[in-house]
Amino acid sequence: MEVKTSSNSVRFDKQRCSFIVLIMFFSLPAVNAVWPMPQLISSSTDRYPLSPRQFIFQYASGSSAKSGCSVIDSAFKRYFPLIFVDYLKAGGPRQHDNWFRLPLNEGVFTVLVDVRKADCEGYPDPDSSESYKLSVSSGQASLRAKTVWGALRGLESFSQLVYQDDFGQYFVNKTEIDDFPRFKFRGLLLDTSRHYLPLPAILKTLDAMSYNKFNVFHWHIVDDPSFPYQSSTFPGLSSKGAFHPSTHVYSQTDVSRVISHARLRGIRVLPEFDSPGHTQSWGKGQPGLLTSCYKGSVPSGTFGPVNPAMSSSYQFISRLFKEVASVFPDPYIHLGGDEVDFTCWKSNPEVRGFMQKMGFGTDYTKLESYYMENIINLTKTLNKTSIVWQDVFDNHEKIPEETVLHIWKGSPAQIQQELSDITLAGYRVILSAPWYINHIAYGQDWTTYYNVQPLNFTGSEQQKSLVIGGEVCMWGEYVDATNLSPRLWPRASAAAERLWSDEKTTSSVTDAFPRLTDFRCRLLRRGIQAEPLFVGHCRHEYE
Ligand code: CP6
Repeated sequence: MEVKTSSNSVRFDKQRCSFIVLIMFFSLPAVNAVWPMPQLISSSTDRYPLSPRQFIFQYASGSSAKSGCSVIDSAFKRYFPLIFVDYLKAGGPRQHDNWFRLPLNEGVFTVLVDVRKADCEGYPDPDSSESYKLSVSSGQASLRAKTVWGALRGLESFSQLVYQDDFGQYFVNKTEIDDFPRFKFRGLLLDTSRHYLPLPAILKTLDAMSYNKFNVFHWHIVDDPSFPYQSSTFPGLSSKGAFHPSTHVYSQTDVSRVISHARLRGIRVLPEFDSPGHTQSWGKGQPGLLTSCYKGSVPSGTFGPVNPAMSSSYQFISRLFKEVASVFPDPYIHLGGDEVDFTCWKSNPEVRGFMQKMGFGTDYTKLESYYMENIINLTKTLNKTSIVWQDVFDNHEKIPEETVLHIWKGSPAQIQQELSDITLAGYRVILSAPWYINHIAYGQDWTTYYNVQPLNFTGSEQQKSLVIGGEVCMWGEYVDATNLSPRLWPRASAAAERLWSDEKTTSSVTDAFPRLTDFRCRLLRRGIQAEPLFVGHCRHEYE
């Protein structure tokens, strides 16, 4: 069997780039198709055939992670079928007929994993190193990382280096990779309140996230329409506030499964309990929590945001967050704080009285500030750091300095202004406004997600260092398990590369297009229903 490969090299020396990265592309198999693009990758036309029957993962002798390390052991199990995608599908070792082509004495190909400082039972945290070095040579790949999380990123890259020729033979080329993420926070938001997402849909999204090297699952778990989180302290919240009290809820077991599935993929689970607005569903199981709206001098029967004038509100939030803080291991909790409508507060005589007592006059942003300040401080006493939507900054509130602001709205110019203002005030920031993946448009809208320049705003280097990353949002008004995957992928992949890779080597949509097209085919082969970028087909369709 003869395979022709042609190669050409592309130089990235745009924008006063001080160094030149040489990257080789091969026209036939998808060599070098690692998505998101590694910081440094060099590969040669030397290639090695791989056989699933003669392929093993191993811990290097000096590795601090050893057999029994849950994160790495389970990654070895996952990546074998991800690398040899059609081997198990075709019925495994016996029935498949492609492997006889390999010379019998070819020898075993070993992927040696060396982790310097292994914490195999811990959770990934905001400061975890995800860097790794990968060297693929004859008969062996050596993967070195500081942490198990870095090793996971390296295994993902290795799996993407493996390709098949037209005869189904697997190959990997001689390659050197030195890689680390550009941004520490690379998130994806799922909204399980507008529509309930069954557990398998969430777990599958976590799988796809790991293929894209996303590392934070922002779980917008409750909101106005439903409260699917089954609280052990307040079971009424989901029994009354979920779409269905037993089928459309996340039990404590479900939540632990999500957290554990995410952990094994190096993904943090960031829970959001958005208040004081977006809480209509909370009111069903917790009478007295929400503000009663008035029509003239009588209650209208409708409810507004959490009542900030009642000490019982803070007692409730305190008990709820105490539970949330112990259920979710992440050091951060997202407190929301967005889109608070003051109309109901204004109509309520008790709330107006409280405004007077506190000396807030008629400035309801002061009342909102008071509420947010209280729950941020309360979160602090639980040893958690708060993340809040940008509204909390925009309303001139006194915010503890460690709080992270999350930008979700504005025109491109307003977003730049917001980035400048928030970082000038010394706060860290997460950017989501350009990545509302729930918005769809005819055509190749992935290019707009790809072209985002998160650090393109007026500010010092110090200010830019406060941009800790970005997050893709999949709000759920028009999304449930039927359309989640194709709406997410591969459009979210564009943001994934922007957040991981060097801006200089990934500045061209034209270069990204064939790579993303290939990556999308790889997602399909792995069982992720990713939509097409444009006209065409995937090679595996006719295999
Ligand atoms: N739900 C919550 C939402 C939105 C926000 N918070 C939202 C608003 C406007 C747009 C997209 C999303 N659906 N709780 C704002 C962060 Cl365009």
